[in-house]
Amino acid sequence: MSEKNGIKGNIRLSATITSEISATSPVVLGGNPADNIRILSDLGYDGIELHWGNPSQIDFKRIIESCDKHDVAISALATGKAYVEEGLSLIDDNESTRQSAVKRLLDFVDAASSFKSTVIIGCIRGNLASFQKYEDYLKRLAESTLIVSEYAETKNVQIVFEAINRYENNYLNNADETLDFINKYSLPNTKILLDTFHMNIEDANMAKAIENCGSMLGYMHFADSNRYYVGGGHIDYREIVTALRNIGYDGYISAECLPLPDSDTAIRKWIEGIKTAFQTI
Ligand code: LER
Ligand code: MN
Repeated sequence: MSEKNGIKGNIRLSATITSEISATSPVVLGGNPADNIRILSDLGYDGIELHWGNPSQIDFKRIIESCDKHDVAISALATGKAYVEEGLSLIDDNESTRQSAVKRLLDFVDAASSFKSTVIIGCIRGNLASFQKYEDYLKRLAESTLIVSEYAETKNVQIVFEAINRYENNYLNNADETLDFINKYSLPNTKILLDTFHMNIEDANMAKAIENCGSMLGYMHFADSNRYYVGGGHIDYREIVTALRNIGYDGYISAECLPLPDSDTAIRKWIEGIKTAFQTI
């Protein structure tokens, strides 16, 4: 049993943070993470997941001071903002944009290596400009990702590749496709990230999808069907939690949900919802 979060085993809970929240973006807290760490720790969170477009903009010094004081870890660095805000894509037709995306991820790996954090590859994978060239783009994605994951291996940093629903990214949407991609190209140090919001749209059977991933599951995002906190929508978390127990999952589960009705309510309800789901199993 984790003393902090009260869940049996080694599962750890994390909350997403960025500089400025928005009602349409699934990051639950905003502001300087250092100011939120004590509150999260008191609620039972073990980690924070940082959503910035560039690690050079993150105030790591203050964050780490506060993390050490309150026994909280940096669970992961999310990288999607580099695509959303700057258009950096791992499959861009323009080689120099592609190289900038790779370079940015290497910077994230360097930052993560000091804190034993995971680096998330989500929407920085970019979007296909043509479905006819699907296989060519997949090869290109593999070439770009391989540079990152081989470097991450030398730095002892885990990479997790996220399956994202079709309305946000136009390929690698469900668990099977994403896992096949990681396995086909033998990406070192790379596991899959499953997000229950995306899974609810893309995976016919969420529990089976989790079980198929087995030990390749490296990280989870939990948000409900409407992207609210756990319990704010209609996902049946008992079957998800049972599947996680069946595969012996012992990684992070992170609150990547909308900051609604407000951040404070969302972080409290999310952890309440997840504890209830684990209690019943
Ligand atoms: C990233 O983790 C993700 O789930 C995307 O949908 C962010 O918008
Ligand atoms: Mn996600």
